[in-house]
Amino acid sequence: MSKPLEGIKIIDFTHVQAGPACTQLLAWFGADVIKVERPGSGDVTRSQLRDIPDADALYFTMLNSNKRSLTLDTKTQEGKEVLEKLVRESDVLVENFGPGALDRMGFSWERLNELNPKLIMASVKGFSDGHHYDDLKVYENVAQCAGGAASTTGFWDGPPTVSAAALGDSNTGMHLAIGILTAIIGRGQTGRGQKVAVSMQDSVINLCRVKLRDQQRLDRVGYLEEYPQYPHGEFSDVVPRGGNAGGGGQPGWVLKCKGWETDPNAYIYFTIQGHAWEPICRALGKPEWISDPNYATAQARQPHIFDIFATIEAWLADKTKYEAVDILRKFDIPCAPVLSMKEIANDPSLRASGTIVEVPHKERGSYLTVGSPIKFSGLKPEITGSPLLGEHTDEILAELGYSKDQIANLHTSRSV
Ligand code: CAO
Repeated sequence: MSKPLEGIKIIDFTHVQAGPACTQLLAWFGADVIKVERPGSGDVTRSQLRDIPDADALYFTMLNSNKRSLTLDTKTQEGKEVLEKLVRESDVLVENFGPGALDRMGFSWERLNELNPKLIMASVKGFSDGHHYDDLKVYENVAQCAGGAASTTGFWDGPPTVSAAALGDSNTGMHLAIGILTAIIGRGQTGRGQKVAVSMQDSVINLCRVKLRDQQRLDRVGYLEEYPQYPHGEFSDVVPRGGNAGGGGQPGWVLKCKGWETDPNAYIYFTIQGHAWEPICRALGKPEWISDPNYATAQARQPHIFDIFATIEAWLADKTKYEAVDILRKFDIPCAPVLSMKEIANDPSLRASGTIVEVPHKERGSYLTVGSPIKFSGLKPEITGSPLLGEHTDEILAELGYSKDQIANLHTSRSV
């Protein structure tokens, strides 16, 4: 099966998570992704949170599958020359260094554009160019706080809370991948590359748009009827933290199931979709609620929504989360069990769909990683293990036209 991005050569000058997540996605779809790493150490995640001594950590292996690794010291003259050659032959350079690092290395956008006008340069930074914080280095949770996610996540009586989902890192990488693909199509029209930049703050804000919606509603009417604070609590002038309330027009909550006392994930998420009210009442054995004016409309239910959730929890008390969902699905009620990472790792459906895959690795043996969440009818991405540090250095240098002697000299000078 041919891969749509075959023939696209990408210099992957990324590290940690935001950039690597982007280039990994493009590698899955066929791009030749050359990960450029500092000789001796490489991407810092190779050695962070190791579970096997001296082997690449899962942090690295799960973000760098399907890539090739080239070690290169881009601060030596010889290293700069190799990078220049690579730039002339590549379609895209992706980087997520701290602000100004690439300029200091001598590879500003202007210089890259001069070396190869067709090159697309793609960057992740914490804040966008010109922002008053654009000199800051940024990690995941910093971005979640700057992007409005933390102030709106968690419970009203607790502090701002970050999400376990990588809204700042991998999410930014996904935005960047869309930007790169758009620039590739644009280049087909103009013949020229361009600079694509995505900030982590902006990417978080893009996912928090419903909270910006809520701020404007709050400004206008002074309350938010789908939040637990309504109608009995107080609203200030900023969007509050809403616990596990549904973010759309459908009330929902995380509800206890059988075994919650000992199993931290014995819960389901239950959504009361307006038109599903009748089936919900039937499922719960409460047919009288269907026509009761205190329950019949969403507006009538809202003042005692937590009493309704308590009734549902009483119904759930003798059912496991799986049994509950099996009953509720027959009534077309939007719900799901709260799944632990262990359950996700072993889920046969996720294995069958290729969302969770087991891949071989030269040092680690096999390990679990994520496969493509995007499914195509004409492409089944095959996930391969991440490269060892510098595994493809000689191969890539030979492709660039270096002779065996020249390659040996580059090794001797520690430029690769
Ligand atoms: N050869 C020689 N030097 C290299 C090199 C190579 N192959 N690769 C990187 N370097 C150098 C850079 O040139 C830079 O040198 P100077 O600072 O002397 O110019 C240095 O390594 C490190 O750059 P850095 O600022 O990116 O690294 P850091 O560990 O201090 O910061 C991070 C890490 C992530 C905070 C920062 O890169 C950043 O803010 N990136 C943008 C936002 C981002 O992507 N954050 C998400 C990370 S995922 O959680």
